Amino acid sequence: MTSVCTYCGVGCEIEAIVENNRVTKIKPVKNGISSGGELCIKGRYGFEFLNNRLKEHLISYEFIKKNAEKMPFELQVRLANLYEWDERFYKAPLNLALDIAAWKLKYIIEKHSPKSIAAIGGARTNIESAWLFQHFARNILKTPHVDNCARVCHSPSLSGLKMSIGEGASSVDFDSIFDAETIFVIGSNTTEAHPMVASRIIKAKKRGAKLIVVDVREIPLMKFADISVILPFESNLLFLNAIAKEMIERDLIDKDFINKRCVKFDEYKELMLNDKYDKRFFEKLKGFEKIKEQIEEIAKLITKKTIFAWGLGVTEHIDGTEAVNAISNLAMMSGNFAKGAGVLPLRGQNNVQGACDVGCLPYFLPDYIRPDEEHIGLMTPDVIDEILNGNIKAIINMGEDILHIHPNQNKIHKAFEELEFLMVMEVMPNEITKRADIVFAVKSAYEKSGVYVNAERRLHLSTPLVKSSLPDDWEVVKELANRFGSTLKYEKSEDVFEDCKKEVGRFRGASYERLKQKPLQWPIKEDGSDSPVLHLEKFSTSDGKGHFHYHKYHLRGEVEDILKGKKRWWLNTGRALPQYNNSAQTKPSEKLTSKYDDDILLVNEIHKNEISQKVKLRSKYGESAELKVKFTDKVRPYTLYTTFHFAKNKINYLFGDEADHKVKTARFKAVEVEIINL
Ligand SMILES: Nc1nc2c(c(=O)[nH]1)N[C@H]1C(S)=C(S)[C@@H](COP(=O)(O)OP(=O)(O)OC[C@H]3O[C@@H](n4cnc5c(=O)[nH]c(N)nc54)[C@H](O)[C@@H]3O)O[C@H]1N2
Ligand SMILES: Nc1nc2c(c(=O)[nH]1)N[C@H]1C(S)=C(S)[C@@H](COP(=O)(O)OP(=O)(O)OC[C@H]3O[C@@H](n4cnc5c(=O)[nH]c(N)nc54)[C@H](O)[C@@H]3O)O[C@H]1N2
Ligand code: SF4
Ligand SMILES: [Mo]
Repeated sequence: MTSVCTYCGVGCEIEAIVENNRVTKIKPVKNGISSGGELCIKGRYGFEFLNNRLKEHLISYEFIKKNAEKMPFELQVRLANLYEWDERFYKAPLNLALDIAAWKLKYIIEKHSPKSIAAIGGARTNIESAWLFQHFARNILKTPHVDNCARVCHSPSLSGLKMSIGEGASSVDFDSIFDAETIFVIGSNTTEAHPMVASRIIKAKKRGAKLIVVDVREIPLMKFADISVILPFESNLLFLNAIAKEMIERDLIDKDFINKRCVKFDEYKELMLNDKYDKRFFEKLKGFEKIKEQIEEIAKLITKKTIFAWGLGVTEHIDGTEAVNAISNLAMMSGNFAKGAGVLPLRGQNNVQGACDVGCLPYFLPDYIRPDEEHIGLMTPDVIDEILNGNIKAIINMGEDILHIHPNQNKIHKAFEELEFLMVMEVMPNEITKRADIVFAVKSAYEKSGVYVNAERRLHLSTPLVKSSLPDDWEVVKELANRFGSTLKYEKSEDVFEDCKKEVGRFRGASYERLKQKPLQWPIKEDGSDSPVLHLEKFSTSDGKGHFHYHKYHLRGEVEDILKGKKRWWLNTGRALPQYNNSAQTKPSEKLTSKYDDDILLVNEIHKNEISQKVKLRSKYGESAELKVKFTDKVRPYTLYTTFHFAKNKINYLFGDEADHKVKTARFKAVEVEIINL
């Protein structure tokens, strides 16, 4: 059986050994295009969840208690088919669960309005389900509120790149890394979060490419780097602008490219030359003085054929969109788009690129068509506020654990108490299923067919490794839609894909037949030819030009502390190789959990005498649970790092609503905390 790994945005091709409808082993596919013929441990061992997954459709006792009397008589009669399942839920036959969910959604629309419903999810399932989900919300329920976990992730990459080059996705394929002379990685813990991309970077480095790695702590990829830059928290824009100014001052820019391919450079140059936050500023930052020389070196190195790769260390900040613009400015100034290099935002989820492509965003319809003003929906953080304001009454959720992984959990938990209806489609029990009124147990990627779009814009056709009688997400959505009077006749996921394609021009030349032969990168033309590299001759903006945008850095946070000699604790959060996001699917694998089974707090060794082995963290928004401490030299004094994989640790209770100015991606990479020794 060959298929695609269900975890990260690398989209590795996998081969499974199956005995008696059970996966016993997963191996890499030898000539895997995206995997490069290797797999990380999640790909190899992350299949145990199949034996621990949700198998029943559930309806809570409380929901029935509150709603039974309001139901039409014929539905009330059928409640006799509910069976007690655990302390919170009945188990329900699929058709009954569908009828009740459809009845409740209609009830809410009538009692309140269509816009009192929000639909959230889509990045973990296939594009068939993601597309039908947003179609159902927009065209059948008639609510504009559609969003996915790109909100807490790479939305700033989409918004920043769209403004500058017209397309919010990678300009290259992963294998372009082998042709790059310089690889510039910023805010991406590539070895742990995109292991098979890291593997290519390390190979390219060994073949002679120069590697620049920029983070706020020492990450594993730095072992291979020619230049490792350790920045203070929240200083990406400062650093990136300083490189741009250095390039302008030293005349390291590609004037031909700028003249022919870009607009607004003169204006940008003028502002940049007057920017006081340049390389000299770092001389004033105690402990970071050498960054000035590093900037001088980097400005020269990126005039070569360079790929700029980045992750959440760039986007999960209040100036994420601005910093993405700043990266794009560097890629344009150095003429790198004409060289077949350019930008590689390392999108995270197996189908987050696809969910965005097919319109699971409040401000884009399928294929990034902008809806008119009245059809623009709310972003998830605004949905939360509107629940509290009494305007959103119901959420339908497809594989996004909002009650674990979004910021400001005290507020979100309070808001969810107010919801009149929460419907969840899930593979695993998690924080949001615990609170749901109705849970549809749906097929996981290893149990169904469907197309997933990875971080290099590549469409993979995923095929089932094992059989399951549960529905796919799109089947639940189809059945609900038909209870609203639609006549959707889809029998298999391919039928949905064919309809989706009609609205998503970039997938036009793709078909299951073609994808079976070879995964393809969008845009895919009618004749089946695809696009490994974008923007070689023109950009995707309406005028075909690259647009320079200048954004001023604003002094704040740790940088300000350093200037003023102030000591505060700053917490940064991210990932560990063996676990995946809410860990629902990775936790059941002994092989993975034996390597990492708790969110450990990393603290610099110099604090050994003042910090105990167990602590709690407190911020102005909330408190974590008890955390184990590990002392290390990999994080700097007064800075902390932890993962957020285990809900019990309540890490996301520490964050507030601070977020990217433009698209509200949470500031997960910096929050001031207090340490409580236990
Ligand atoms: N093993 C594993 N892999 C995953 C996931 C997982 O949960 N586990 N999740 C997937 C998902 S959804 C995503 S989006 C990707 C995310 O992949 P990455 O983007 O690599 O994610 P993080 O580890 O959250 O953060 C990356 C780095 O940013 C650094 N950083 C923090 N603040 C700053 C800053 O101000 N400046 C700079 N330059 N760096 C900073 C952090 O120290 C960290 O090393 O991973 C995907 N892959
Ligand atoms: N502190 C902190 N918090 C963060 C981040 C951070 O860096 N720091 N990163 C943020 C980022 S980048 C992201 S993307 C989010 C990720 O958080 P989530 O979006 O919640 O992502 P996952 O945990 O990957 O997946 C959610 C659920 O999808 C389910 N699922 C898997 N496959 C399917 C399917 O086919 N259908 C359905 N219906 N469900 C399925 C899984 O069982 C899982 O419970 O976390 C964010 N939270
Ligand atoms: S790199 Fe990502 S896609 Fe590849 S095996 Fe690991 S988790 Fe799966
Ligand atoms: Mo993500």
